Amino acid sequence: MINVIGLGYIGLPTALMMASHGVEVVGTDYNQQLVATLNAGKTTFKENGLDELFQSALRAGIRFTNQYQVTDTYIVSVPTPYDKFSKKIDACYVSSAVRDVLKVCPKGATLVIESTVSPGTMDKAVRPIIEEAGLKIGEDIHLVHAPERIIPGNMVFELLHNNRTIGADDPAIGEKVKQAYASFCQGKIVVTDIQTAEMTKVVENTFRAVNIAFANELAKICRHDGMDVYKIIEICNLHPRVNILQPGPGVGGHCISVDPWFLVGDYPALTKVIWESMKVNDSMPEFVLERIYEIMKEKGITDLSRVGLYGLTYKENVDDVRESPTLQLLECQEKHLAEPLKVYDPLIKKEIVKHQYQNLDAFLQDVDLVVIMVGHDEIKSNMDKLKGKIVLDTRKVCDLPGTYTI
Ligand code: SAJ
Repeated sequence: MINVIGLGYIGLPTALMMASHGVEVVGTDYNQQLVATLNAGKTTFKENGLDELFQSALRAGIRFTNQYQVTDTYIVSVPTPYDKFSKKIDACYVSSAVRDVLKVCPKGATLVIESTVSPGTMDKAVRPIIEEAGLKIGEDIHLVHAPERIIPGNMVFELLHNNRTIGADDPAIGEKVKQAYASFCQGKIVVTDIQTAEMTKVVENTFRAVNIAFANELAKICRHDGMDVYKIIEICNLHPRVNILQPGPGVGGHCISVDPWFLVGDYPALTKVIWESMKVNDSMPEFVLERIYEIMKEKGITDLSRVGLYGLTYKENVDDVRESPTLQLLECQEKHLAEPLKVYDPLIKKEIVKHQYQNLDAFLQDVDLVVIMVGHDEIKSNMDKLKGKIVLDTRKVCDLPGTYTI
């Protein structure tokens, strides 16, 4: 039996996937309300195919509880935030989950950490907890790091098809854990050592952050001289060895905007490109704000409360607002002590910010300048409703004539 600890964005789909592929799974989370929701037959966030997967896992007998189980394999999938000042990883949730596992696990159990961690965290934060508990790593407990790689918005598909990395001290244990993931994963599963696995995960997300920063910097250069950045990227990407990502209003979510800081925090003298890239991405909400002021001036709009941000999540077709560019933009606007902007996102029903609307028509009635912040399918299919409005499109999803871009 596998006990999956942490039933959030990664832990839940992983637990469901294993359960619906014949593995006996118990999911554990310290959040009682979350466990109660799952036990009431409801999922806790929206994701393509998640509800169907949930039903199939329930049929296969998955259970959810607040209790850690006595079993031979644990998969820990809890958040790993970073300290905003030191830029270093904050492994407190991982450490506390490990401590709780050690209270119940039998000798010889395997402890798999799925949470993204910076290189060296397993050595610095996890091994000492086990040793302090008087246990011998490799005998009393086996350590594995199996970082997740799935993309929100397409998690279920990617869980099935992505390649994976498994880092283990002992290759035989790595192979055993590989078999558990191979119950559902059709991709290639590479078994390696723990530090290599830690590093590859952070490097993948850093590569994407740097590439997005490059696209964002190109957008600024092109804006300076009235060039079309989208056309330029499109043509460049026709070259067989060029693949530039898209500029946007900023980088959000809990991965691309967080993981590269782990490297900066640990190697400050060696991470100039990464540091500058993160700064460029972080500067984009302010860049969009300046663009809003420019367009207001050009169009004679004097009242900021006639400006609406269309989209609040960190990217398209997810209901996750963590580190979202819209929230970052509102934060830098507050610093300017300006009047609040209006906000609407068809995927967010909960009130998260001031001046947030729950209805598109009401939102459009109250604004003259609409700033598209996210390219949800629902926003794209309602583009006609923006006719007659001034539109600033930060995601290049609107083809109405006269639309401004970043
Ligand atoms: N973004 C751009 N331009 C682009 C692509 C993305 O501005 O061309 C923005 C998005 O709008 C969003 C942010 O970047 O605000 C991050 O979105 P994302 O789709 O690039 O990535 P995440 O954070 O949803 O998921 C990433 C994935 N990593 C990689 O693709 C290397 C995913 O596979 C990881 O599992 C996930 O991080 C994670 O959990 O680490």
